[in-house]
Amino acid sequence: TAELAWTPAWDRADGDERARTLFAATFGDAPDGVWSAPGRVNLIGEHTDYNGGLALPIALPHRTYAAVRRRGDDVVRLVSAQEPSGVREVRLADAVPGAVEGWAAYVVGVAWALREAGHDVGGFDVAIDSCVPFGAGLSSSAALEASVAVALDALFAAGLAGDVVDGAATDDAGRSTLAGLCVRAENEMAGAPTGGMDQAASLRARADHALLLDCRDGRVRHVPFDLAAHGLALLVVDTRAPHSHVDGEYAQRRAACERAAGLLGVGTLREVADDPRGSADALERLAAADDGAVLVRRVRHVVDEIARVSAFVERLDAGDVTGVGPVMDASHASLRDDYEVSCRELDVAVDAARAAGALGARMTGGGFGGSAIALVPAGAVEDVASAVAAAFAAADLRAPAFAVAVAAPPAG
Ligand code: GAF
Repeated sequence: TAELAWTPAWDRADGDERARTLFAATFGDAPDGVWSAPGRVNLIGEHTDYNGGLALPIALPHRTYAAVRRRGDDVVRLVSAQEPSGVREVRLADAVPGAVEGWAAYVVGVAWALREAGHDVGGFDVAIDSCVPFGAGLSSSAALEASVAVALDALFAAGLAGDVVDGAATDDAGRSTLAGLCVRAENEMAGAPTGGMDQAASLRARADHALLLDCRDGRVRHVPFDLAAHGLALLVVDTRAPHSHVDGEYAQRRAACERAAGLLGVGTLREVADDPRGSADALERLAAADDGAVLVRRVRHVVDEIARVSAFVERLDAGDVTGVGPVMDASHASLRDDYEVSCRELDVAVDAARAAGALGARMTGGGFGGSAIALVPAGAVEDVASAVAAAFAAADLRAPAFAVAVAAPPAG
């Protein structure tokens, strides 16, 4: 059998050194410092964030590293080891929504959002290197935003990011604000209409814990999540199928939810989810709309998925970690059949993982490609990965890549 492709997380010192080396080679001298931020996998609660719902991500050990030096003018110079296009240069005075193309929009967008919020952020040089796979549904864009956000917070004294002590952020309220600014960067500068889960995971998650995020009010609870203690592991399958949130499908799903909320006269679908007796009635009312059949499926996913987050957390709280497997399976079926955001590669990945002994498996992130996660006995990681790779080969799909996820520290 062919060798499996693993995507290891860099050791923190190694990631630091890579960003420093790129900075020195590009700009001369040393940066003022190196900051970094993790990608994420979401355990459950998909397409709920922009509906005021619940989500349960963990931060990955895979991080994006930003070596940054403050300048005395309003110029931003950027370079990334992942972008062969060389050094980009943008003046902050010109950095308005729509004016900055490509990956630079995520970086400059954070500076723009901090300035919009009244922080005195000026120009800087930044060199980026990352082991968060790009476009794999593991929030490489949120990791990029958050690494730059904590760097600018420190260099321009915004006072929002605090510190990270023993894998936990010291100022969650400040980080909640910073996450909101990263969302503005992504929505308004990069033009991707995403919710806020990914930025919250990168900035507010805690090592060895899952982040129970209530998107109605931004409140969080840190739920202990130590799979190794239960003899389990979380296998990530990066399908390497192309996907993008800037494209229309994600925006269409979000628009359908907003239309359904409007028809029902509620602010967000969370209100429907919080009223179990009313939700059957709501689905009936939606069925009467022109696009009723689609709206019913979309809303049913959101309402059920919010309930599944609660069920998942209840099982974790009760120490019944294997019990979350069926909840993951149900989430995948709902995303595939009701929300229609899965794809062949994701379905092959979860089916093969389950057949090879996974206790539960589901797509994670926005969908239409990207990654799946599988809860597996710790001793079976290699075997399940091999079975998934074999299923991809048999289905004539491009070979997937694999990683093992543990709940890692937030940006810092
Ligand atoms: C993407 C988005 F960026 C998140 O905001 C979230 O909506 C997710 O898809 C789906 O749960 O990661």
